[in-house]
Amino acid sequence: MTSNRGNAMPNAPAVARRSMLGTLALSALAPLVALSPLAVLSPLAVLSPPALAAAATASIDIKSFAFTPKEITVVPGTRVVWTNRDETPHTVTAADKSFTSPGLDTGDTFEHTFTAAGDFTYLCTVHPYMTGIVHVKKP
Ligand SMILES: [Cu+2]
Repeated sequence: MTSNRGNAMPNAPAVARRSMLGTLALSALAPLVALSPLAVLSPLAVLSPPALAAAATASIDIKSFAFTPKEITVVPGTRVVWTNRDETPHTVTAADKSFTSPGLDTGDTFEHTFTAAGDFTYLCTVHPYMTGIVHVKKP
């Protein structure tokens, strides 16, 4: 008989604990919502940065009718920024047309974020002999 009582006992407190936690969670959140919407939003801000922190930026100059460096290797998620340093308009256009810039004047920039691994050849459509390649490799 003692074993029956022993089995029955743990169930009751467990249910009580569960509903008490639910009540505690609600009462704990209520003041935050009421007093400070920022306190509720901040956990989201804490969750987002790791993805952004992993993102890197690489720069490529367009000068003297060439992409410099002509060849770079980056990790997925890297934002590549091209800057036209020439007096002549150039474009940055993927060989597979997956991205393309408008005509870039002196000082103009174009950026593309490479998310997938692979080798991406690009060129200037005005001067197709101007080519470059971005290797995207997982670290
Ligand atoms: Cu060009």
